[in-house]
Amino acid sequence: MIRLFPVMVLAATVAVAVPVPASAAASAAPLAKVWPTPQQVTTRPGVVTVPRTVVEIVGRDTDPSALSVVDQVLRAAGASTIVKVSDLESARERANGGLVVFVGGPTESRATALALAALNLKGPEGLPHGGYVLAADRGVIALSGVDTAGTFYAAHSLRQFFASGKSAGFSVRDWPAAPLRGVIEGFYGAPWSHADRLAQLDFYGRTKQNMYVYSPKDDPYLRARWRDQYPPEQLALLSQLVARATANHIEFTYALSPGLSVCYSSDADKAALVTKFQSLWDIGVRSFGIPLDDISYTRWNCDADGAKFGTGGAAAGAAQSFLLNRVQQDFMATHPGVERLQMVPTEYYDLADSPYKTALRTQLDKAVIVEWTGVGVIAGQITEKQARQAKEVFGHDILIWDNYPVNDYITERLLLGPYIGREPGVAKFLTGITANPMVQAEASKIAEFTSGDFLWNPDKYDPDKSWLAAIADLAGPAAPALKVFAENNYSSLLARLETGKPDLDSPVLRPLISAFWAALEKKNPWDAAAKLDRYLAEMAANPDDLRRGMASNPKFLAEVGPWLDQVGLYGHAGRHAVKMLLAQLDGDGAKAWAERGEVVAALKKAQAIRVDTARGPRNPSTCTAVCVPFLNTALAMADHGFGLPGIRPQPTTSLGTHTDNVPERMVDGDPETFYWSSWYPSPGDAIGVDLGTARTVSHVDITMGKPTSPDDYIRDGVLEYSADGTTWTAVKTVTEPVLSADLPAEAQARFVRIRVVGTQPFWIVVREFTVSTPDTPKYTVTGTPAGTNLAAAADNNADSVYTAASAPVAGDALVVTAATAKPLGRVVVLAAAPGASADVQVADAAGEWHSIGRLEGGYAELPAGGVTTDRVRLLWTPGGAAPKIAEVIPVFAR
Ligand code: LOG
Repeated sequence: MIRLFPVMVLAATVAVAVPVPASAAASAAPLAKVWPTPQQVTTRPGVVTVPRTVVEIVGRDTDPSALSVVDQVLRAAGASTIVKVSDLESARERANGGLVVFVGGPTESRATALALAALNLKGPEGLPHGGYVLAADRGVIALSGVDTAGTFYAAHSLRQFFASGKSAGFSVRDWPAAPLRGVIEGFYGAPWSHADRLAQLDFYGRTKQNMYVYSPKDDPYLRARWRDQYPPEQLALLSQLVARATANHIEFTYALSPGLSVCYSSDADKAALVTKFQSLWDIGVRSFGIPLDDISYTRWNCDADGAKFGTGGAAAGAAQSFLLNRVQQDFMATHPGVERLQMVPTEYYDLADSPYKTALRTQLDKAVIVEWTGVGVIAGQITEKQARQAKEVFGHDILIWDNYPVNDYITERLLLGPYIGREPGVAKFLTGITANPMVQAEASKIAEFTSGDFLWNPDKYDPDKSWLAAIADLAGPAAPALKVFAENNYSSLLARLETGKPDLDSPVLRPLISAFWAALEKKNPWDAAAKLDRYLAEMAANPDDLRRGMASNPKFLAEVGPWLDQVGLYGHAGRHAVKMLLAQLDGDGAKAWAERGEVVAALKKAQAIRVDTARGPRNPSTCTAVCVPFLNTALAMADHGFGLPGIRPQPTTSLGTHTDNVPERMVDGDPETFYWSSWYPSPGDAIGVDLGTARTVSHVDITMGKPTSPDDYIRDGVLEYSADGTTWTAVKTVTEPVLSADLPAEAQARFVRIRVVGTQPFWIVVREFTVSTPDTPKYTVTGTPAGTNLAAAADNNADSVYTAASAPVAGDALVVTAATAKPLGRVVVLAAAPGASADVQVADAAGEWHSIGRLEGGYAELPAGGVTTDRVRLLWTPGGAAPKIAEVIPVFAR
């Protein structure tokens, strides 16, 4: 009956494919961009708007989730009444020339096919699972999935086309390249919360991903206690997840890891596995996995396995195949509607054939899907050729377990860059990819959005554009702020396909800094400084901007808080560093010194931030390998300008940090503070400094141990240096806590370290690790008022401070004596402001003191007229503040 009316009805509601003049087509509004990038999009003439009353033609089997998305789209676009009918005739009666929306593909609603025919469009028949046809033309919108998932995806495309409330006409024919697209919660550390998971499942639905593998390493019922049944309350939560996954057309895979204790040959363990699976089947789970990664396969958990399978890789492969085949027979085969079993092999990270892989290839049931991480646990790149090889060497269909953006192995980092380094063929020729995400669920969405885009349409995948879309999707109007934040948490171990090289962190800041250095060298840094400052200002404002802009996502803000604070502090420090160098170029030493104080304070704050991670407290790492080197170079440059040698050694250590005794404390010029390792060292561990560039180093002083831990020093080590970090030259063996060593003449070193040679039961304390060059002057500091770290007043380190315990009285003076008398050009004093005042004096050959000027406040720079001397003193003005002196710098003429 319906067949009698379609053309008539559609004629009344649709302008069917009439050719339009080019000018009209050109004037149509551009189509909104849809993610993941659809396979085929064609513009149609006219603009489709949504009136207040809309008629929907919905079949009995129309997907409820798709329908709910469509209704939301229509309401957001202005519909206040949505009339649902099931046939064209009723639609014609009710539409009254307005908008008719057909929802459902051939398996859901028969009417949609008529709409597509009237628009001269082919139906979705024959498209891969999840494929769909979607069209909008004047008066009609039609969504037709090859299956219900397809209609659901059509609805999510519609949502994006109509984001502004209306759209130019269009038709879309679209389908996913990879059958399985999604995420595996497979990381170590705090598992995601229930709320995180629900939000993730909705997100996967929106981004057209269809798989979530539940495999958190730290759910005890998945690994350590795999045989135990879930308590009812936990099962209830899982069943909510399953329902949410189903509503989003997502295959919820329950992945049980019995490998830590399973006896492969045991009937009881097979039964335990099947019983556990059954308990999850009963709450609606239809997909199962058995990961056997990160376990030993050279050690059996029961003697029976040794007796049955023997030893070695072949035996392990045989044992695993034996158990999995039984689960395949006793569970999969007896549960119609179950998805294919997935497994992670113990050798999941390479392509080298082995007795283990041969056993899997020849013995494991072909129905089982094998997971593989690519070549390497974190694969920089995965090529189509490797993907094909994986299929061959494992002898099974392959699902990639992609270890990006997982950060359980670098808990101080957030990986917010795009998904890169996978050839399109990887998505097209394998079963699919599940991305292993970060502990931070919300923050993982950036990478997940891009991997989902890649998996849908790998040939058109553009990581940079996809990344911007991911940021817009997560942050909405706060996208510019999120972009700045993500740019400074960007690098990973993944490598670009075009270059084979990993993306580096801070891609925007990095070239701005290079340009600034180049301009500074030419003594014309103003333009470059302004450009750099503009971006640094965005970084400095980022904590406020993002917290304001993304206030509706408190979970995201909580996850990234410490990293966000650090980006802000680096921005702040960077701005002061630029000002410091410009002031110095301007000859304004006092301002440069004041700015230097701000730089150091912000840098210290950034380095003091701690985030609790599964691997202990960590200092977040943002703007990695860019911000700290920039600040240190700037500080060294400024120090050089003040007359200091301008070396800023950075600490290096292969060991962890005990509490807040951070490595920076061994280069802070303060013998009272120290770096303290969090464990005892093993041979190969090393502690040292990095000078940034190779230079001539003449001498090294190291003090280890402390009065309350006198044993904490390296007892069996070797002091060595290297220009490139690869080739090392030994200087001497290390067996004592205090070490003073000359390096060979003209020794070129960027790195100096003590490498541990023997084992020892003591942790390590390093109070100071000091490196001198041939032109590092040596001074003796004497004088009053008494206080702490008197030597710091002339130790070539402007960060360390001599702090007097009291205000000066008449006659108090600080005396700095050089090794030899030389003609003195000027004296620079770097002090705390507002501080003590003093007469700055130099001694003549007869030992008489002559005033060259005054120290009032934080900075003095006084010409000394070339008088030959070895001594400078600050004769304090009695009263006022207790002196705090960072550095007295006698600048001798060359
Ligand atoms: C684990 C995984 C972990 C990842 C990154 C697999 C198959 N297993 O080396 O749980 O999140 O590395 O640290 C792994 O990748 N093993």
